[in-house]
Amino acid sequence: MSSPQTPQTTTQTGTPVASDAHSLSAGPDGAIALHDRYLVEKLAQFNRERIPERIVHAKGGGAFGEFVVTGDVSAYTRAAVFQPGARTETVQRFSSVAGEQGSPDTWRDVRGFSVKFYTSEGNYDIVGNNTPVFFIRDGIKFPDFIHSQKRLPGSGLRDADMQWDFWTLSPESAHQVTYLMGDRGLPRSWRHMPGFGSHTYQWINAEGERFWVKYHFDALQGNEEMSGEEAEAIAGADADYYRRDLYEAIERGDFPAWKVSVQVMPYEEAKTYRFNPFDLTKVWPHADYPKIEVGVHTLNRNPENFFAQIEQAAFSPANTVPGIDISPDKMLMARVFSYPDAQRYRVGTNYTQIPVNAPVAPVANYSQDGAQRHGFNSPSTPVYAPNSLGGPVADPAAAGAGSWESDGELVRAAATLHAEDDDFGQAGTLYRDVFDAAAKERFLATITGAVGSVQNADIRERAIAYWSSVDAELGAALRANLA
Ligand code: HDE
Repeated sequence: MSSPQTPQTTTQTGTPVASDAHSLSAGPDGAIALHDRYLVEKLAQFNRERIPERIVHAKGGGAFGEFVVTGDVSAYTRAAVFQPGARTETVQRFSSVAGEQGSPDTWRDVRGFSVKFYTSEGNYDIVGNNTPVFFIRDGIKFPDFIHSQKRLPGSGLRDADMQWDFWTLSPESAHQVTYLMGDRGLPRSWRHMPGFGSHTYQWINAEGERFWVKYHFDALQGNEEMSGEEAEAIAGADADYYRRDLYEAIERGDFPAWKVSVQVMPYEEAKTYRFNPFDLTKVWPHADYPKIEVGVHTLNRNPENFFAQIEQAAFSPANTVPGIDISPDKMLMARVFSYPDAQRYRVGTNYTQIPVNAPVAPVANYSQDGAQRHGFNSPSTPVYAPNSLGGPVADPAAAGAGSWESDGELVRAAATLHAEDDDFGQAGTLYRDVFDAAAKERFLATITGAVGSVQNADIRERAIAYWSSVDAELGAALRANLA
């Protein structure tokens, strides 16, 4: 029964509805009438509640927050979002990579770390991971890589053979796989892990000078991990462990925060640096390029509607602002195509008009129409450029875009080698110099289990060779464990 305080049920077009519980039928026991418009609308709308899940990073969660600049990096970038004292509203999404929407949060995986800054100069997105490197260095391999991590076409099962077949035939993956199989593969929560922009980006200052930068987000809560046994137990008991942890922390006012810093490489040094600074499988040693403080990012507000604000959120490395640009990293160049393309398909052509994706900066251009369009120019704005009627005009100075030199014939080839470019060196350093003795032991146990599930003898042998290239003793210990 409705009272004056209780809102009345209506159709989607606002007409009051006669019943929440009974379909219109020919007598209480008879056939249902097709002209029960509310029943038809309710069932039809329900059938359309889902949009395609993200092909990668399907399972995740997120929250809104604020980014405050505490340092002074104005010598390196003119971007308003990074000027001293600036405060900017944000939304962040965390995710796992390979699992589907309902998959357990605590499966061993890389974690996504995406932040959208609603800046006065347009939306700026940093779409990174909780590791500073990646498995491959050319985007053309990405669909193959992801297929190998997802499911077999026949059985629909995940499969260690195809994972290790791909990895061992793609030795550039060694550094990232070392991160993944180490303690970083199982963070305690999204609040207790770092984030990285991973790629090298370009910053441009007010004088037009260019720099190469890498972003770091250090959790002020500290980094914490969990054991493989604990992760497995939690995967069974609470598949949404990370999502719940973040939501509950914010609800109780325990706002997670990250210190944001950058490593900055002068533009010219990229050409002669000892390894290719645009190679996403490498980190820049902090001894060469120390971290410079930028600011603090805090998450302080839960979504009110998970679907509208987190599932429909569309992050993209293509969303840059004046004073920030991409770099000649082939992975990054592939990504700036791929994300908006995925979002036009997954969310819809006009996904940027959905409130979570819409900028606070004004939008002015000649795009129009398309499914679900609701924002539009005033009728006096011309629909083409150039025009003599006062429509928007592009301005290279306002764009603050970067650039780099490149020339040569069109080829399909690996990037030109620098003196110390290789596949296994930094993976070996991570294993030998960063992992302590206990971490090394856990690592060996994890790869023994993972390689031990490979059925094909050739792939198994290649996996042992792969780890021997990372570290000879590690390879020998793995061989002994698998004997
Ligand atoms: Fe992504 N990735 N990716 N990725 N990625 C997507 O975008 C892709 C890569 C990352 O919270 C997709 O909207 C290609 C690196 C995150 O919503 C898709 C390549 C890094 C998220 C896509 C990469 C990432 C995604 C899926 C190789 C870290 C979740 C749907 C060139 C530095 C974003 C979508 C969120 C999501 C493509 C590699 C991080 C398909 C082609 C490297 C955190 O567009």
